[in-house]
Amino acid sequence: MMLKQLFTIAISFTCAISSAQSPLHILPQPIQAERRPGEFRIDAGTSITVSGGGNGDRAGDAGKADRVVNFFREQVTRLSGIRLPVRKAPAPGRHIEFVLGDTTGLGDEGYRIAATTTLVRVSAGSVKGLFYGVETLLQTLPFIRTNQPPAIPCMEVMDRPRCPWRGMMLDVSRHFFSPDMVKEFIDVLASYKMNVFHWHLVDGAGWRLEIKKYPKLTSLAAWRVDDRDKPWNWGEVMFNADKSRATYGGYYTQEQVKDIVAYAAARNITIVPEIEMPGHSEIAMAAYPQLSCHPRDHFGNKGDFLATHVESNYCPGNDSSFVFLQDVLTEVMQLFPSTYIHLGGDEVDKTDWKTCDKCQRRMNQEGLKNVEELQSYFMKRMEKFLLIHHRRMIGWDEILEGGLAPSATVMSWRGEDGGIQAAKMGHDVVMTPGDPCYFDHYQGDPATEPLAIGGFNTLKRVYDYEPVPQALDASQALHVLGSQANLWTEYISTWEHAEYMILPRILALSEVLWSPVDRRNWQDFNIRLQPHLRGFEERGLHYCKGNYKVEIKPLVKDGKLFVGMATENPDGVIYYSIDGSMPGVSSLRYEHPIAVTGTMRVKAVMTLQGKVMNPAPAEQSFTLNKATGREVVYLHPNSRYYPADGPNTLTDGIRGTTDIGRGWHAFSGEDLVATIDLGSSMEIGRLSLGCIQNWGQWIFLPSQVRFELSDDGVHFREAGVADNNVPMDLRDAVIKDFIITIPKQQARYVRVTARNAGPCPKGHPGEGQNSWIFADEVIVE
Ligand code: TNX
Repeated sequence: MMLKQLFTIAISFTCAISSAQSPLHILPQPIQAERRPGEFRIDAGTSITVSGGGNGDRAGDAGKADRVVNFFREQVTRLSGIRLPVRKAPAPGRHIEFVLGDTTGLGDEGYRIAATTTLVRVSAGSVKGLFYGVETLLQTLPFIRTNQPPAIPCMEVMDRPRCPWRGMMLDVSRHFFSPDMVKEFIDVLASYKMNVFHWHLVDGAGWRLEIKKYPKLTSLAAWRVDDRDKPWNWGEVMFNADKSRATYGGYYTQEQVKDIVAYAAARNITIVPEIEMPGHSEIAMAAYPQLSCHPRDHFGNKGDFLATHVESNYCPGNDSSFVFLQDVLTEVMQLFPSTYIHLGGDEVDKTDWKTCDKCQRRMNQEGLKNVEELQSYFMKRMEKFLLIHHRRMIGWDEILEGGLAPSATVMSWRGEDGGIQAAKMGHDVVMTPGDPCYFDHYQGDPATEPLAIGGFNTLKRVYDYEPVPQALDASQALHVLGSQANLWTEYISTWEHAEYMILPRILALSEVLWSPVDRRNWQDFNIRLQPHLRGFEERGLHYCKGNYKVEIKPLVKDGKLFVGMATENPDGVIYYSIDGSMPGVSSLRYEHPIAVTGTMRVKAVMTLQGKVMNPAPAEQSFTLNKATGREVVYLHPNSRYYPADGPNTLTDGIRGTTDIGRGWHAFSGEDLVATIDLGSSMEIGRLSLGCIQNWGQWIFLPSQVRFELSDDGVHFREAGVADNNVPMDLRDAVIKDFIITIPKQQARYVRVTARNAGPCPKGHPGEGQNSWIFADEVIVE
């Protein structure tokens, strides 16, 4: 069946116009879409009519309907050169009819298409619906101009979205993208029926929005001197008083913003602007230091740039901070009609607030118990300002800490917990957990992908995302407005790279958010995806061609270790080797998990139609010791942000590498205490725990590791202690095994206690805050 479908699609590639029965490949998948025999040819004899929309409150919609129709006409002209005339009444010959006023079951954004060989009717209850009908029609046309008259396949479609918030965020602070690039982004979103563009206009690395009242935000804060890669990683911001010395920068004028807002509105996209506060604001503090807690002149006496530490936050003790931000928001609200204004609120390093007299005074006056409540005060005060202006605040999930502003909407990014908590409190939420909604994460094998910030959010992982958590009951679930992808751009400096990170993952998210759950099907999605990928190719858009990585996973059964392999591609076939050779189609074909009987190195590739797809094979070594495959019980649970290969990562035979996203279990601000049951009493002479230090990631080696043994799992005796001899200020990543050798003795249980090194040391960007322990394996010999 699958092969037959593929064959049909292959045919449709080569003779898209002449094939009477090319299947539909609409994406996101409509509620109902039936292909009918034949097609409707668009040629010089085709005309358009527009009807409906005249009934009272919809009168205004009629004009907007004309705009949607004109949008369709422009696209047809672009693709074929044909200019379709609009007539008052149907003329003889084939025509396309747009009808406003069909509200049966279509909701606010739904549409219907009935296409025969002589008539195409697109009907909807709103201009939004008409627009989506048009986007569906456009998906049936060629992606670029051809010499043939375009044809719409005969079909019946009924469609409306599942979620009202179908979004994507673009960070233009870390790297700046021109208005034309932003418009291309909007076009991509619109093609796939996304309706929110969250524009991250402001961050510590650059202010990108012209604010007339505060010219230094663009004359200074939009520019920086990048004298090393990713300057934001170093706890400092490079900025410049003299634009001529800047090496990087850019901003949008208010005129450009108005143009972009109108461009988006014409495509049914609301732009939600984000003005970060109170943190992530280094560059604004550099330009207006009087708004920070400990004002310093950042420009030196020559008016030249300085590269010293700049505070990251507005001072909430200082009323001028609020006056400034309210002025900024006043201009923002004039530019952006969006009901929601995003006020950031994430990752506020509150250290400066603790030593600021004004902040302390504010806390006393307002009866605030801690700096979390001070942040809450800040956000609530800003929310009030928005509410007075009939706008609503949305912010990252940190705005829950210290008390959520009364009618705020929460964007849940640190997993889904913040969103669940807020929804249970009756607040609206947008789900955007790092995994899988962060599109700055890898989408294919990191070994062969452009350098990314980390993580592994493949097309399939995005496709499998379910934005409504099971933890919510039906009424709470209504507070989940939808979800969005986020493209943070620390590692993305060109628009080509941005396209590559967005495509095709946004197509998967669009189907998650638009299509009914029961219409989602990974295999079918892959089939419909192919013509779209071809369209990207034709249009010169950069996109990721797929995740061909073979996942090599440890599996444990009855205390024995096996190796499982998997690929996300529905048609992928895996071949592997265990003798060090390069795997290929003549190697062993993977059918079921293979037993690990000694130290072994597995190499695997995925093939499609007999062709090896991986530039480099996936590789994984497995080692065996007396603890391998055994159950690990932690005193404090490991961080869910680093799940590695599951609960028994310390005994799964897999050693970690300097890539901290794999193989490591992590503990923040706590000791690692793990007990392992070897299953029966064994002779033990050597014990070790593998750990890593990575200064830049706040990961430090434990100060010491203690090993204890027991026969009954209750009474433990100390076997020995291994101390750390690596200094905390060593910046290079280092992997160290903490080893003890002991006189041979019998025991069934091993307890390992790794002492947390304590807070991040002086001079570290996280000074005074919790550090991590990372461990990969307990080895018992
Ligand atoms: C966290 S998500 C951030 C951003 C970074 C991003 C990198 C969020 C609200 N804050 O500032 O760019 O991680 O993935």
